Amino acid sequence: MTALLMANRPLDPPVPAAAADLTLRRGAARVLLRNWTGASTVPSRTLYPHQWSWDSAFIAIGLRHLSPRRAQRELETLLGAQWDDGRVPHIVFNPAVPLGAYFPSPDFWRSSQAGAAAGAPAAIETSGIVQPPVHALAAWLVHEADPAESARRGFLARVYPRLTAWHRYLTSARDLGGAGLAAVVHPWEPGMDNSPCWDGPLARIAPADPSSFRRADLDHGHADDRPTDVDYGRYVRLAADYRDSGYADDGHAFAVEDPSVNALLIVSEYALARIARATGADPLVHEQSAQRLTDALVSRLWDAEAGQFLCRDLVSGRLVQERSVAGLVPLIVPGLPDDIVRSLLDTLDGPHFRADDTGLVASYALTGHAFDRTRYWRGPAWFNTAWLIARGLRLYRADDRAERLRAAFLDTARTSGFAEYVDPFTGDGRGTRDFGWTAALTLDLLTTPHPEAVR
Ligand code: 2M8
Repeated sequence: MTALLMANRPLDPPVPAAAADLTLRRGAARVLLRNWTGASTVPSRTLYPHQWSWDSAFIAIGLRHLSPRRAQRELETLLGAQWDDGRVPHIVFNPAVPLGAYFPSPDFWRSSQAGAAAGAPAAIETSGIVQPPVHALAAWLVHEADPAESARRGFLARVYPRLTAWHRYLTSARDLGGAGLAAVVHPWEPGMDNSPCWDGPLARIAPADPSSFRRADLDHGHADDRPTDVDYGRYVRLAADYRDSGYADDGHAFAVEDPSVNALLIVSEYALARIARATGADPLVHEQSAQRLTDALVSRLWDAEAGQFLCRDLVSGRLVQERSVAGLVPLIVPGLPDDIVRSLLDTLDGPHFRADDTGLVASYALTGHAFDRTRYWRGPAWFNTAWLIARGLRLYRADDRAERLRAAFLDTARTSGFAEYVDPFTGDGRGTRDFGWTAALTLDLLTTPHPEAVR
């Protein structure tokens, strides 16, 4: 081809939207197929080679569009590792993966022994902490993808008692503040591990001796994208103390009520009401619980001046004055007072969170003193929170805004190679690539652009 002809040729011939969506759908499906291990899906083949709790819930929500049966299996595998006290562990370890591939490994948590009094399974090794309860929502959405297959396998009837026990654990053993909300006892529990919200509560914790453990995350992740060694030492100390107490839920040195965890619990309680109705159980108990939790969320964690929800540190008793995306996630909760919804929408589009260049939502205020555009959960934008906020925007009829967020999500998932998280200004991928929930939620947004609220 001559230089002249080349110069006249459009460099990037426009790809029709439908073809671009098909390519994206195929790419997302490929990630989910590659990350499938036979009974569940790993978040990442390199950085996270086991099953993670809330990852699996988000993954099932996408997987249902490829194989409803596999999506059911994903949740059943996770729930199969539930402890007798109701907790659903944040990691279910794959015994075929070498111990050194991820830290803290099963020999650190020692769940089958140290967790025996709390009813940890004897034959499966897990962690002893939990993650946000997205599972009942996921189970309902998976059921809806193919109700006939779900009924044939008795899916809802089998998961319902386990999901009920899981929520009971959170609303009883974890009601550490006594006001009805579930508390988290480790920064890994809310899933936003390195958020500046934990800096204050964590400062009281003496880090474990650095020579007592070896971080495996730095083998695969860039040190600038990951938590510092000092913070890691504190995570290890808290987890070791919990283990050494037999995973007993009293005397926690770190205890926080987190708005995102409780918002997800509320939405999952509404999903459990649907599941109850479908299986002939009593939906009312779940609807009432969801309403009680909503009242407690508003009265304990809403901060009108901040225009968003904040975390409450149960050791000091005070609200944590840090703006995290966790404070916007309650937009998914049905029935919020109008003034709170208006305020949340303003905050979402105000200077703290609006990342104009990408259209995504930062994980921590762009204006915050601890903002870091690359270090995980201290500023980068994540896809699961964008998916949740887009659902909340639909719920409150902010359809145009939801559509813009959906478009930004899909565009960035494509250009970043299904990154774990991205720089909120440039959209450049950070952390690992071919990340499970990014691919799964991409599939979901492509397939159900206008989701209905579950209530
Ligand atoms: C991250 O957390 C793990 C510990 O659980 C880690 O950093 O090693 C978080 O982003 C968490 O939300 C996520 O579930 C997990 C696996 O994707 O990775």
